[in-house]
Amino acid sequence: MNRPDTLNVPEMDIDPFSTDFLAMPYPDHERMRQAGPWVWLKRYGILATCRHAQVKAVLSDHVNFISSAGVGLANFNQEAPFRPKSLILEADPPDHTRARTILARILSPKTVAQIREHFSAEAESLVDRLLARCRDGAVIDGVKDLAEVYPLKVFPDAVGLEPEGRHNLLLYGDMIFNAFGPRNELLQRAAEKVQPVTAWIMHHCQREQLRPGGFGDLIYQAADQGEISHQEAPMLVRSFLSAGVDTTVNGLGNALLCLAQHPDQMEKLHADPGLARSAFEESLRLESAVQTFFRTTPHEVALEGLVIPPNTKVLTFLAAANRDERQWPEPEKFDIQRRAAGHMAFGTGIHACVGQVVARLEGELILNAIARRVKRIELVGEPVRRLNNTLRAMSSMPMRWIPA
Ligand code: OVM
Repeated sequence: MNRPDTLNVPEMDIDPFSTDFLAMPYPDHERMRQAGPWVWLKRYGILATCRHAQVKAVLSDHVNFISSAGVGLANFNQEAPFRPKSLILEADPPDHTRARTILARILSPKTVAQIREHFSAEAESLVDRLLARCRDGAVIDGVKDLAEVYPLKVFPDAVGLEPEGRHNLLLYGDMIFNAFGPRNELLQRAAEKVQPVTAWIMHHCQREQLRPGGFGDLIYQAADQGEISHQEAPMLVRSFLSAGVDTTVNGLGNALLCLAQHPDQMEKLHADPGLARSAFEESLRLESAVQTFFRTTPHEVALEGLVIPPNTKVLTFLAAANRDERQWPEPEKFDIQRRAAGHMAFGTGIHACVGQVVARLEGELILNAIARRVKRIELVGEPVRRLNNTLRAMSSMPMRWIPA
């Protein structure tokens, strides 16, 4: 698609949703960052940025860069959304504000204090069980045995979901995060499984399916108070089930891979398990689970000398902002003692991840539990990637933990 005359930015032929790109995105991120603050990706007819300052500027400006037209490639003003729109992710103020207020209250630091004990006990016992297997000489899988297991236990527990059928959450996550990209083969394949998975998800968004007092039930209580309608309540539960699992699964998987690939950093973490939180943060910066999000211009937008036409899709590369040398000294270096604050892995602005306190809790507890017991993580086979249009994801990571 042609670059508008008013947009005097470099044109590039990079396809950020191709198999090659998704398998190794960082060299192309660097090419785009070097080309300029903004680039035009002709294949999709979109404006894109890989620099920290510009990603932050777009995400901080919800008036000129809206979410209600979708935060993927599809423009919901021009084509129907692939599922009913999220009341929080794919909304602008004032609609967004109502939903956000409720979710922010449910996912507050006060809530975290309440769930911490359960989340901690589960982290300790899972890591104990896996270490026992390693002591027996077994190989464990960092993805299948840990990264997928822990978030699938603790978060749905907190939401108040029954134990049966939770694997549907991973299938659903794979689908919706693929659906932020183009209708390529990845989305096609994920979408083949969508019918029964969606039915399971929506069924479990019903009040009767949710444990009284859990996060899901709290949304219905907000509806009882008149904050949202009872028709809207299941849709907000759906947001928990959409955003709360695949993100943390891959956040944990990526953190484990970073520590396995950097034995010196694992050694530091073992020497001081108090670094667990900062190690998780640094892995979010270096290997952001959510790599990209889009915004859309609702009207002509003048910015940094550019004149962006209405209905332009703008792609923000969160993961590239997190490796921008203009922002980070030695950006490619995994350094668990660096100040990774200010990274874009959770986004920023009014749509910044509302669940980030829970995500950080999970990361901290797992890395801390490992740090106190394990001095080295050895990969014993090639880690296998799971390609997804939006997520940086792993499907398998055979490893052995060397006990302290
Ligand atoms: C939602 C939703 C879905 C996917 C991701 C997300 C990262 C939110 O349905 O609200 O945030």
